Amino acid sequence: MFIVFIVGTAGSGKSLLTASFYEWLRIDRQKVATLNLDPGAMTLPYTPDIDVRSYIRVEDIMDRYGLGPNGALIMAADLIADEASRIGMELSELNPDIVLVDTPGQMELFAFRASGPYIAKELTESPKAIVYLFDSVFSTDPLNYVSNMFLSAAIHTRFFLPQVHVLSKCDLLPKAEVDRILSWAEDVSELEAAIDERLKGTRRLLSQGMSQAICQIGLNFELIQVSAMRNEGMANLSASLERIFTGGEKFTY
Ligand SMILES: Nc1nc2c(ncn2[C@@H]2O[C@H](COP(=O)(O)OP(=O)(O)OP(=O)(O)O)[C@@H](O)[C@H]2O)c(=O)[nH]1
Ligand SMILES: [Mg+2]
Repeated sequence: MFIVFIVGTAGSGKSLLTASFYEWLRIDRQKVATLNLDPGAMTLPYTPDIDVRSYIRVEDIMDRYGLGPNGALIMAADLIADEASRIGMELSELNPDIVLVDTPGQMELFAFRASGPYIAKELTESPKAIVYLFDSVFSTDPLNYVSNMFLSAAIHTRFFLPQVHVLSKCDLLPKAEVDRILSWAEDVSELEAAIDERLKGTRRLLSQGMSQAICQIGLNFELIQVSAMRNEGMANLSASLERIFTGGEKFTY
C-alpha cells in the first residue's frame, strides 16, 4: 500500500484532483482508495472510502466548546491525531494498493501544526509521498511562484517525504503561460530572468534572494501540469508516483 497526501493552499484544487486522479487510476485498473482528512469539507467532488468526518464534525466541536469555525478547525486538526490509528485500521481492512489522501483546505492546519506529521506517521507504516499543488493562476506572477516554492520547502522540512509538484488548473491558462511556468521549474535562470523582467525594486531583490536560497538548499522537485477539470496530466502524475514508490511499476498488476 502506498499513501499519497495531496497538499496545497486553500482552493488550490486538492479535492478535485483527488476525485479525478481516483477515477483515472480506477480506469487504469489500479486498486485505489480515497481518504478525506478535511473535517471542514462541506461537499466533496468524490465519495471518500474513508472519511474523517465520520469521526470528527466541526459543527459538533463548535457547539460543544463554544468555538468559532476557525478555532473549531484547529481543534479538529488536533483531534484527528487521536483517531489516526483507527483510520489506519480502516485503511488496512480496505487494503488498497494506493491511497489518495485529501488534506484540509487550510494547509497550515495539516502542515504547520504538530498533528499533521504525527497523523502521517501514525496512519500506517506504508511508504508515503506528498503531491504539492501550485495553483497555476496564482503562479503566473514570479513573486507568487517563489512564495509557493517556499511553502513547498517548508512542507518538506516538516514531513521529509518524497514530494511531487503539480501545476493545477492548467486549463485556466493559455499554453504559453503554462510553458513559461514549467520553464521556471526546469531552469532557475529562466525564473531569474522573469523576476528581472517583471518585478522592480524591493520585490525584485527579495524574489531573487528567495529563489537563490531555495536553489542553494538543493530542493528541486519536478513540476507536472495537470487539469483535474479536463482529466489532463494524470498519466504523468501517476508515472511520477510510480517512479517514487515502485521504481516505475504499476501500483496494482
Ligand atoms: N478550471 C479548473 N478549476 C478547477 C480545477 N481544479 C479545481 N478547480 C476549481 O477550483 C475550486 C477549488 O477546488 P477544490 O478541489 O475544492 O480545491 P481544494 O484545494 O480542495 O479547496 P479547499 O479544500 O476548499 O481548500 C473549485 O471551484 C474547483 O471546481 C481545474 O483543474 N480546472
Ligand atoms: Mg478540499
